[in-house]
Amino acid sequence: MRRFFSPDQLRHAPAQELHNGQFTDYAEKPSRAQMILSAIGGAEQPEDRGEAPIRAVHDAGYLQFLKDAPAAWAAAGRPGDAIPYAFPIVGRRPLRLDRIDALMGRYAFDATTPITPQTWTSAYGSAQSALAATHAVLAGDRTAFALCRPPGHHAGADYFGGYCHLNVAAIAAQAACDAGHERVAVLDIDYHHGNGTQDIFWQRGDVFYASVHADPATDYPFYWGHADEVGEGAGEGTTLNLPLPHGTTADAFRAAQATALEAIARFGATFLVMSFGADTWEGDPISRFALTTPDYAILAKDIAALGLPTAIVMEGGYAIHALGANVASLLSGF
Ligand code: Q9C
Ligand code: ZN
Repeated sequence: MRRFFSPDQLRHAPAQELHNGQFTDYAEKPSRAQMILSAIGGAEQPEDRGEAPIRAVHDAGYLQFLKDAPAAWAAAGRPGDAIPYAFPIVGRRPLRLDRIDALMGRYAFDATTPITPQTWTSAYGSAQSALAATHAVLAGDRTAFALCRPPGHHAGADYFGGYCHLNVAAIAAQAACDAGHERVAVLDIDYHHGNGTQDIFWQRGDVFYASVHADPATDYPFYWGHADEVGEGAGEGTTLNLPLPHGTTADAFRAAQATALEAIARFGATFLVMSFGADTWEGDPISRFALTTPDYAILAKDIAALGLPTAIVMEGGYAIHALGANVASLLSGF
């Protein structure tokens, strides 16, 4: 299976994050990618397909903000990474503010995701890796793997958060649509609900979003991913949320994934994007499921049995010493 990664993706390295009310080391570290790379025997540098496929998903003002925010933050006299702290909660007027502090809150949905001067370059490389895997599959490969880092599924068309800036799964799915696939599915099996991907395709009848994740009643991102969220308008019925409780092991996870796969088959998808997070692993430091390393190969076999061309993009997974083995296990099942 072809694998893609750009060294630019190592550059984004925030110092700390606000975790449960305290500053801790940033969990989404560059070493995550290095561990995966050494376990899977390296990766190809993606071709640069430019900004057009990113603009097909993301708001132009938001992309400009991601590029400009670090300099504006520094110009405001701030020494560290840019971190939002004031948010225009639902119901505020859409003010045209240009103060960097106001823009940070406008474009963020949480305070856990710092922006550094290297963030745009890394996020852009991550998107190019997702596009390279997608195009390998569009060109005839059965599956391809994009070692996306920073991850993407919490980022919406015009917002960042959850360690994510550009929604690499959505960019991949949109590229498949633009290449002529009339029905595309995203299967998201990261521990967390992919609120950004859900929002991006919420009203779309041509892209099915199915997610197996920790119940947002107990887990981040809290405000999305509940079982009664099914999409709206043309997208009504093309969102499927399968929340599971703390302690979930492989049997229950596999059964939920089977429900998602049946729905994707019924929808008639001809192309699959998989958002893979290894934060469902039993030892993950920020998560509470109990999958084991060999379980990922079993999940992958079930997905492969769907028979769809599949582009796999990396999302979360924070047990750094186990991350390589978990990704290698997943890829071995395809
Ligand atoms: N105390 C991904 O896995 N922090 N993002 C939650 C919980 C954010 C995870 C704080 C977790 C985001 C791609
Ligand atoms: Zn996650």
